Amino acid sequence: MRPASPPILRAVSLAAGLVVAGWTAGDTVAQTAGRVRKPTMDDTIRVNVYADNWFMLYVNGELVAVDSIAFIPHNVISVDLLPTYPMTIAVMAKDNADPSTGMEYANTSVGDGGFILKFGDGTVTDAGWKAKCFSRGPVGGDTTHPSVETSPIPAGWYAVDFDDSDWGQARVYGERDIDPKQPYYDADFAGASFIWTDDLVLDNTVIFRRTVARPPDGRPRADFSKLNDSVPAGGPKPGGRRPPGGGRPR
Ligand SMILES: [Ca+2]
Ligand SMILES: [Ca+2]
Repeated sequence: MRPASPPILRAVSLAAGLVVAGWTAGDTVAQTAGRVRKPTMDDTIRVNVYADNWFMLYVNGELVAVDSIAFIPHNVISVDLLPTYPMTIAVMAKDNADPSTGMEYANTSVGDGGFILKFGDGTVTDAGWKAKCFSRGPVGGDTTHPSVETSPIPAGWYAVDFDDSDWGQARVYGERDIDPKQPYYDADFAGASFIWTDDLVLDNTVIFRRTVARPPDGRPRADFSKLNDSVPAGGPKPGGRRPPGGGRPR
């Protein structure tokens, strides 16, 4: 069973605020009079994700991307993200499986999973991610009388403050284990590893979590997460407030 997918797919998580990670020279200029500049696309990082077979991705508690193709063909999802650190990443990944048997193709076979992710700041999937299975099957590999074991998806599994301290670590798999399809080779996953739980075949619904304290590439980035709480540098424009419902949004 897959959860209801929110209708939006966020290409950019817009928000804004004061700098935590440090200022570039441009940021220092933009911070004149204590104001924060507006972010541009140069402040965003590219997110590449490939899942066998499906995923939904949250960053800092906000939905960022949902795999637009639930099963095959296997696709790469690429979106732009405005990062804020520390950055908590949470992913629900699903192998294609009948929720009552854990099998696929009219209960004639048992599929395997796989997940890989890379952010433009150098964040990658690796053995440092947390992983926990919430649905597995067919239990014991019994395809004659297939059954599944499921656990409730915990509320707030994607939240920054969710407690995953008792979860196990993800296991890394090679490309030969996963056999990714062509779109994977067209995208940048250099340095990232495929991950899943210890059972690539029978574990069908898996949640991964990882908190990135600072940009892995070491590049200072402005934090725009509270921009809506302040007046950005350069605004508002002369002429004062716009009448309610009128004018073009800035
Ligand atoms: Ca499976
Ligand atoms: Ca699969």
